[in-house]
Amino acid sequence: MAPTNKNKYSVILPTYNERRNLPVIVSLINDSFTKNNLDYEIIIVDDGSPDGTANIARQLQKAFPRRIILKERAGKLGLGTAYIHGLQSATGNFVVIMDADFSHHPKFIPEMIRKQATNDYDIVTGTRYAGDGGVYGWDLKRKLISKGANIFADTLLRPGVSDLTGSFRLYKKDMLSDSKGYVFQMELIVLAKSMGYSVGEVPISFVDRVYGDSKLSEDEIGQYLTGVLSLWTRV
Ligand SMILES: Nc1nc2c(ncn2[C@@H]2O[C@H](COP(=O)(O)OP(=O)(O)OP(=O)(O)O)[C@@H](O)[C@H]2O)c(=O)[nH]1
Ligand SMILES: *[C@@H]1O[C@H](CO)[C@@H](O)[C@H](O)[C@H]1NC(C)=O
Ligand SMILES: [Mg+2]
Repeated sequence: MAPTNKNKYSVILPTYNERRNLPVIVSLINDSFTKNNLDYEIIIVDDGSPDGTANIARQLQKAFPRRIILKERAGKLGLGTAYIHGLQSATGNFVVIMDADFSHHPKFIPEMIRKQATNDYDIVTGTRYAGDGGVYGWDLKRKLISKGANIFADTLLRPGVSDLTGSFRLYKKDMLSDSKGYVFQMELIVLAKSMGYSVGEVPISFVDRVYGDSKLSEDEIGQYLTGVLSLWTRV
């Protein structure tokens, strides 16, 4: 039995066309928290998914009474604002953000919580690029782009965090309210580090999405480079 932990964890799950992934991910999140005697809620932020993800979420609300909050937005407004939208409903003192497509396995959450508790970290981030972390299911091109993106940002910004572009993280909710408005995951962690917040890391294996299509456009790469450079002028 895990030691008593009075904290509550709000898991923010942004979804866009994840009807096939959502039931299993929710069930695994429940397992991870319940088996470790931890209090949690899941905040699903769905952007009007055409595949009916929200209807699945409503069924899950019945299967997991009082655990699931569904926040619906009318259209696809993007991941960054989805986190902020979900955060407004969070009643926990900690916030976990993760993808709903199995790239982020809920089994790592208890380890992130242990890590946070041991050093009282403000942020614990899952890392694909340290320890036993890794990436599975990507072709060489995508691996190189991701790795290159991290090396580029780390060289320019020197935050001392091995995975800047990942989005599997645990935050103290207070520190998120302080830094609200950062829609860019890397921006948040780099600025938090420069403001003296503490960051711990837990190696994770990142698996390519189970159902649904993957896309990485040249637009996104361009936006990323611009983002790193603008951040570089600020830290
Ligand atoms: N609410 C909301 N969720 C989104 C949006 N875009 C992506 N998501 C969700 O955010 C998570 C991460 O998005 P992904 O599309 O998997 O992004 P990715 O991992 O970079 O790309 P893939 O290779 O397609 O997996 C998933 O749970 C998506 O369903 C959006 O505009 N709104
Ligand atoms: C939540 O997880 C616990 C522990 O694995 C399990 O006993 C319980 O049945 C799960 N709840 C639901 C609704 O599946
Ligand atoms: Mg994904």
